[in-house]
Amino acid sequence: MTDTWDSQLLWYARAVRKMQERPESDPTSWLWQANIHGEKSETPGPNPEWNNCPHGGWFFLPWHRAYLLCFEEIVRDVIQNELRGPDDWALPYWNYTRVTNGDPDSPESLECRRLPGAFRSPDWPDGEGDNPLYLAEPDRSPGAALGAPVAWTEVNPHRAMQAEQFTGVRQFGSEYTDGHLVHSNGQSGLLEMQPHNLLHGYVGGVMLQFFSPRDPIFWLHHCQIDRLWAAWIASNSGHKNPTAADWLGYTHTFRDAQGNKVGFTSKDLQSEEALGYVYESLADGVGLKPPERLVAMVAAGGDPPAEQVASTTGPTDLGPDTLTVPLTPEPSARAGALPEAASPDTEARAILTMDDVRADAPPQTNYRVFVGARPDHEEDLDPEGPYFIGHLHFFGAVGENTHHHGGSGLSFKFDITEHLTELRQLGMWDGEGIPPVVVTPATLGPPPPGAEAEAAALAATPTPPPESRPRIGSVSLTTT
Ligand SMILES: [Cu+2]
Repeated sequence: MTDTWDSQLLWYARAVRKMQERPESDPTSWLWQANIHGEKSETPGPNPEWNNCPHGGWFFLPWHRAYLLCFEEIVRDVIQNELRGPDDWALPYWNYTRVTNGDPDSPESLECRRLPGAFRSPDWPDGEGDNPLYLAEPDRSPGAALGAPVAWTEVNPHRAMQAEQFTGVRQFGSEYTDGHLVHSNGQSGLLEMQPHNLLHGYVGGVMLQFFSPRDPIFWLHHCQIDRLWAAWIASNSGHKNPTAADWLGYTHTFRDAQGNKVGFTSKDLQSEEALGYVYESLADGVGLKPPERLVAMVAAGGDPPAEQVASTTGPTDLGPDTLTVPLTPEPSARAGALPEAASPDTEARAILTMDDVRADAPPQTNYRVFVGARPDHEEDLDPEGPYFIGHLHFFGAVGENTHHHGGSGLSFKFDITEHLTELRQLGMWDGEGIPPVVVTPATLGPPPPGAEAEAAALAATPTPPPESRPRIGSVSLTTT
């Protein structure tokens, strides 16, 4: 056996195959389990236990913890009782945030950010095909399939791990969600956005859609997110889960290994030790402080009174190339509105909003957004440089299957106040006119040693398939 396949993954693969053989009507089958999160059908069926994944809200973490726990129990039961394997199998986490020698670009760090080898090999360890952990393009992005690592700037969880509170879009665990409307239309909180959403975007294909648990890597990705939640609580005694009764008392219902219903309240789900598991490390892979320049913040929800400075007049189609969003200045806007907002002496804020972000098929890439950059200067398009403000992704906004967002795609709001202030101070923007808003696909890291050069070049530069039509419905720049 090569080190691509440790025994933990081999037992996982065997159990996945067994679960895939069970009929979809069996609650312990592979498809039923994935349907809990989201069905593949464009017209979701009537089963109330399906299509339940909460995103963009404060139930995201407890719901997925219970989901993992029950899934792990089913897999362990299959391994022990059907495959006559060990009785202590546990779900591994994919530690794509691991950094060795303090260097995110060291060969070991890059290796951690490649889709793990057992998921990229069509074969079982004996060389025979039909490995159930493997998916081919377009069910995964070419970059992930070829083992090009996701950029560190897309997964570094530092900002999330430094968040002081659980609840809020600028906080760790996403914002308040009404228990009757488990699917918030709001924005994701810090951990849910990065690394969670952006990692979904990197793997691409199935992972970009609500039936993402059909990709076996889903469970190892979410185990990592669950570990980062445990690590956030453990790292600082000031880090606390919500104490509101409507969070603590909400019941998340799943199925156990026998197919029986089992419910957990968020309160029950707060301590992994009380639930019977521990992580190997709560200190490894918790992020690195980015350069001071990463200043754009996710803006808080709600709509304060705003003055529109500029906007688009139609959708902006994204593609393989860098583009400048065609913003038209608002004729009625005051000339001083933007520089005023960008002054440290005023309370005014400058907010860049991108609405109805969606695609017809997986675009197989995330996008990076820059303000003030020159689109034809590659050095300006550095995700750790002064022009970078944030990412766009398409998780859950592919095809018709956007029902969780009320059918209107994703919304991204960036508070670029400090960013504009810095550009002025550095002499990169004179305060006149609208600084260009530039969007570019997120490039990946170097391919694994030994990869074919041609495939490698393809992998590192993501090219959305033409039929995917990634686009931004509207963009506006406002001041408050
Ligand atoms: Cu997810």
